Amino acid sequence: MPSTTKSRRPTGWSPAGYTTIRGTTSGIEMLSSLPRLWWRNECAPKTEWLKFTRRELPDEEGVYTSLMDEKSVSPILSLPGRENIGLGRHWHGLSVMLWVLNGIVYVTLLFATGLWRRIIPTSWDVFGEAWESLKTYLSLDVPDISHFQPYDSLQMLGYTFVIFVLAPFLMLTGVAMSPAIRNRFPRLIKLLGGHQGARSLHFICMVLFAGFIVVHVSLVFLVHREHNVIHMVFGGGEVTSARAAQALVIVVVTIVAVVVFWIALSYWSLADRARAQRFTAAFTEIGRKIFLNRLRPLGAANTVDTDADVSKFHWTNGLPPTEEESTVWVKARDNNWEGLTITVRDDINDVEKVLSVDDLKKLPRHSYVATHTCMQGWSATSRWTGVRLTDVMEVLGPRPEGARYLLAESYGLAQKMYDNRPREPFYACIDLDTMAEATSILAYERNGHEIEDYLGGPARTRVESNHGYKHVKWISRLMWIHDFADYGDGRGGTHEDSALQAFNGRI
Ligand code: HEM
Ligand SMILES: Nc1nc2c(c(=O)[nH]1)N[C@H]1C(S)=C(S)[C@@H](COP(=O)(O)O)O[C@H]1N2
Ligand SMILES: [Mo]
Repeated sequence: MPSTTKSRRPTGWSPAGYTTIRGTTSGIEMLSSLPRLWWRNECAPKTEWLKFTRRELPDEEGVYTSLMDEKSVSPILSLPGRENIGLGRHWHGLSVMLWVLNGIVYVTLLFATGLWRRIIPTSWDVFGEAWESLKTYLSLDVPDISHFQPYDSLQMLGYTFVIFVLAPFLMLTGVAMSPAIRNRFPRLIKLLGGHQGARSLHFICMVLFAGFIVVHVSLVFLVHREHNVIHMVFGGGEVTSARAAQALVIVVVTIVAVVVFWIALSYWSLADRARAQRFTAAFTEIGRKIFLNRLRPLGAANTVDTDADVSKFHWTNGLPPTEEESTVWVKARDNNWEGLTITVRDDINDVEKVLSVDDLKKLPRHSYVATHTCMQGWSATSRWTGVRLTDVMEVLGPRPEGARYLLAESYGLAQKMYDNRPREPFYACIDLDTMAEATSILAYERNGHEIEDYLGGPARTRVESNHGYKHVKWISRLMWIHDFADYGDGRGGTHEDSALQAFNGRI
């Protein structure tokens, strides 16, 4: 019996499993915020290939918002649960950053120690042998212990697939859902089948990964349990019932502790959601800073997405202002936008100018095709035309000293406020670098016609390197500000304040 061979894994498999579960439970939070999956970019009603809700989508555009589609999930199953998509996204980011770090250490050690030979097959015989093992398992039998030297062929194939195919593909499809990546590397996203292709593939990979963990952990207990637990916990040695019992207790206690810890994290998050946002978003910002903040969108130079890609259906988040919300906007809408004003303001020096939609159209015109992604999961591709935000602000003269952000405000009110307090105008702030991007515009046309009322007419901001919550529909005001901490709840936007999203909307 080869029971003395050292078969402790090169480095912690337990952090790998743990962060994978973290990734999955925080992922469930995100999926519950729009419990539908599509293959096509436009996410039209009734074209989902999978959905986890009984709600049917209306065919009509602009009457149903994605916020209405969010589902509440138990904090035990998801991290943190109860319609906290913002926190779910931060936890996902934090978990997968640890998961990737763990993977890098693991793979490095695998090659540095030569232990890769035990995992990566070096002979074609592995397929025949794996087939024999599979048949054994399927007949509810167990391959002889001599097959595990240290790993059985089926096991080797499984490990190789998970480590070198599934994990990288999860990373690829994960980052492909970032607007910053999409606008810088449009070909990659197209190759994956667009935003929805990436999202659906990400989901399928997650199911395979989670399935692997469940089957793998179960087999530890079902197939040569005593041998396995002793090798996992003590790294080898004699196989005796006493040592096996001791090892088993350690394994089970570890698994229980991990599960308790992750449920506790949900409740810790829910106990003080603002604190959880500060803590988790600060961590994920490190990843954005390193990988996403310097990626500038290709803008009109993007020749991969063309007018042929324009979506036939466009989802909505946020419904147009009602008479009570904004009499000015409703009156102007009924009057061909006559009398509608857009205020351009320097809030540091209390200077402002008022523009009409016609004034706007006299400024330099820019046009490009881009895909909108709401961080809840849906997407839609349009041709957007308008004025670069830097050009709009130029009407006030040079950027005032001390101006560090642009605040965009809407005639419409936020759909939901933190702690359900009375609704305030929807707003979002962006930093100067983001504002200077070629695809940060105040748009007044979509697909060559006026912007539809429900999509933000007559003018809305587009900030293509960021998710939808950083774009503001029904613009009333654009203003230079020194610090977003002085506005709203101080997090830099309505969705940061009310849904605890990150200030940086690049993933
Ligand atoms: C570098 C690694 C990863 C990145 C950058 C990443 C990124 C993302 C992003 C941006 C979303 C949001 C999708 C949406 O808009 O709905 C997401 C969703 C999700 N992720 Fe990841 N992820 C990574 C790894 C993982 C891993 C390791 C797992 C679990 C095994 C996982 C499980 C999920 C699940 C279950 C969802 C929700 C379902 C869906 O919308 O597809 N992710 N991920
Ligand atoms: N005024 C206002 N602007 C808004 C919102 C809103 O609720 N009100 N929702 C934001 C979010 S979360 C998204 S995804 C996009 C949706 O844009 P669409 O309805 O044009 O598709 O608008 C953004 N701008
Ligand atoms: Mo959104």
